[in-house]
Amino acid sequence: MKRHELDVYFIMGTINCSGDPLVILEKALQAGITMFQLREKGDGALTGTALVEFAKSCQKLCRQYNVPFIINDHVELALEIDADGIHIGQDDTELAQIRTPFPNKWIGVSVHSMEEMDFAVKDGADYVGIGPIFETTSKLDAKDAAGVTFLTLAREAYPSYPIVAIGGITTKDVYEVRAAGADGVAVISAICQSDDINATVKAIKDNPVGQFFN
Ligand code: TZP
Ligand code: MG
Repeated sequence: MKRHELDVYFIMGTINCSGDPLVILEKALQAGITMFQLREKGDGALTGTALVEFAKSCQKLCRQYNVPFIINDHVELALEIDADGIHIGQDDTELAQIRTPFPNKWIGVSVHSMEEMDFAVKDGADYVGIGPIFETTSKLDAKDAAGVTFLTLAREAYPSYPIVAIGGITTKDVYEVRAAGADGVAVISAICQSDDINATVKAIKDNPVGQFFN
């Protein structure tokens, strides 16, 4: 994985969208997101064949725009539809067990401490997600907002390892999280709830340090 592929990492599930999720995804792709993760969970989330069909529609769009398509948690689904990768948390299937069925896929792992990060790197994760940096309403079981303290330490410990920051990040925060060492920014609501997805994605994209976008 190249670090810049994490640049603007859009995560979405149907319950995060008030409009048509596929329209939102296509707007985000047109605007230049560099990675997409289907995170279909929570009350009212699709399951069974509806989930498979929706995942395939997302995948098709991502392929059109040449953007990697990652699936959160659902290892079986990722295998079934040949996703480009899978993202797991600390409570999900263990990384070591996923690498065997996914020899050439990207595996991302959420980490919240140096111990978790060391394990993820040692076990061969392709990137780690660090957060929640700020308070988020998109993840019910999210840990407390941690700010950029651990992100900064993680970058010091792993100078060239792919790291994406997540949790409550808006266009105003992008400078701070990138300055703390994030290669990219993962967002749900900043894009799903944006009135102007094109402008939001452009504002999140790696911009020269020192420039602020509102
Ligand atoms: N993991 C940590 S925070 C979070 C996830 C999936 C939710 C991020 O959503 P938002 O809306 O960008 O805060
Ligand atoms: Mg999970």
